[in-house]
Amino acid sequence: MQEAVLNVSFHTKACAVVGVLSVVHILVTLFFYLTESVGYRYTTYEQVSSDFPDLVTLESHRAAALALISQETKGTVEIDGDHLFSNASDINDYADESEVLEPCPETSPLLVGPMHVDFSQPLHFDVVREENLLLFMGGRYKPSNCVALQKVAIIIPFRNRDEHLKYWLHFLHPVLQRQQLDYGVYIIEQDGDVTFNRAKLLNVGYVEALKEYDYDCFIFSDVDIIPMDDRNIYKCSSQPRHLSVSMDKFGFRLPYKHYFGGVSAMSKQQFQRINGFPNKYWGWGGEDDDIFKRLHYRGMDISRPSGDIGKCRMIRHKRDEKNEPNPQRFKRISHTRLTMNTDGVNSLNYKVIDIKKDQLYTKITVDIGKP
Ligand SMILES: [Mn+2]
Repeated sequence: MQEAVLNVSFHTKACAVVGVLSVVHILVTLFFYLTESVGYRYTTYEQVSSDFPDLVTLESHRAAALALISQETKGTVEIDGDHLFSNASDINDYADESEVLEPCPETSPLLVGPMHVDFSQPLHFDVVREENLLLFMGGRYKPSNCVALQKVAIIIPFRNRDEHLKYWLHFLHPVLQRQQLDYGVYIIEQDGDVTFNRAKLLNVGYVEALKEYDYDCFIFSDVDIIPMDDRNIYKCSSQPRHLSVSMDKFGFRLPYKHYFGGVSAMSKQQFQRINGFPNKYWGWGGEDDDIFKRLHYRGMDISRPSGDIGKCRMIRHKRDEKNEPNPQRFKRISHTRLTMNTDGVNSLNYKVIDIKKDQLYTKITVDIGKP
């Protein structure tokens, strides 16, 4: 009898303890789920590779890269245009073993989803180079264990924005690698200090990138926009794609239905079909609406990621000098249907001033004339 009573009270206590533990477990799980901190774990390549041992094979990739690129891998090497192509062929030689590799999967297994993005921590280019030792000279990369589905050139129009470029490289290189892309980063710098011309610089980037490698997809990105979810793939699709669909600057919404600014993706065919971008938008604004209209007149639709996956941050800044709002933009946009046939990549003229190969990017400085 005594024994039975003891047994009952022991069971009651045990049940209570198990119950309390279950509640604690549920609360902890809920907390991590709600704060999304599970998805915030991977911000650097090192962190990812510790959880994905497959990535360790990238070490051998790096060894091969170092052997090919010789002692010029680290730091900045200035070369002239003639040497550019022989240098860039290093990564192309390395691709020979692609005969034995399978194509990469449609969805990369390395993606982590939402990422924590902020700009509070100061950065130095050398630190970003240390983070990205797997890159080939010129900001080039390709997966070592599968053949990328697309060859992607990322084109960034640029002038006096090193502060933003550091953050872009720090955040984007690991993302693009997790997306298993065969990619190159091209910074197109406008020489001199006349009014900035974003769209013309993008045209230059398209032409110059194609001289270097047989890219089939082009990402046109502002230097100050960082995606907050690596499922926002920097790749092309059957329709032109707008990637920066919910920016913090606009309250994580599209500012208007036909907005096509910030970050967009177009295949070579899509770009050629609209004669590239307009060359005559000097100063801020309008060129993105002109591009949208070109796509519309050629019967193309815009594809977009969901607002959730398309979240991104814009680094806050004052409007640059020599990039004042373009007063002619409204008039120009109203004539796109006519001007697009004669103003575009078929009428592009510019002069390359310098090509600089950094580990993190290829920077092409160009004279694009003046308004
Ligand atoms: Mn901006």
